[in-house]
Amino acid sequence: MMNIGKHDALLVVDVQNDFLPGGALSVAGGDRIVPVINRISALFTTRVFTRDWHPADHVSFSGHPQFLDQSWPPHCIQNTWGAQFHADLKIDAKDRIVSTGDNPQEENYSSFHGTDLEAWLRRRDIRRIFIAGLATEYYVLTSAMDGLQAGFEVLVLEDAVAGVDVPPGSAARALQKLRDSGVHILSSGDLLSE
Ligand code: VGL
Ligand code: ZN
Repeated sequence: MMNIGKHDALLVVDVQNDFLPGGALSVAGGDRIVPVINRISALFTTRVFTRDWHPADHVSFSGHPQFLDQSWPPHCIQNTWGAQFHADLKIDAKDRIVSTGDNPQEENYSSFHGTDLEAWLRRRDIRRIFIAGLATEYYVLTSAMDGLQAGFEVLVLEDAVAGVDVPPGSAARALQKLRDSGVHILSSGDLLSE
């Protein structure tokens, strides 16, 4: 059982159509996390939703994608269906939306890089960041590591994340790396049960 309070924030990373079944860079089990996120979302007053927000000529796009760093199919192109949040994801008008990946020349996998996220969280006196979303070994991993680096306590919700997992095992390795680095790996049940 955990008490969620005013020093806690939920960071929901890249739950966008292109990362979900039917999308260009679909992550297996990506849609399974949406109802989980919606359930825990209600516990938090501070919520941030990030989105991968690429120009059409982004450096990571390849005509022959390997589904690895720097070799992706075109995805999450600004103002397209693929870049939209999943239709069932509950987002309030008061929630913060942070866009990343808009520099055509730069691949980046952190919600903190090139954004005001750190300052925004500090202004609200946030101390713990709970992370959910996609993909485990890219944006979730790097954002969690950067969150730690910035001095926040970081928790990743294992049943509210999913990975590209190419090659197989890379998503599990990312979670292990997070554990070894001091990130708490927990499940949504740990937040919801009493
Ligand atoms: C992501 C691959 C390419 C992510 C974004 O959101 O984790 N992964 N672009
Ligand atoms: Zn991307």
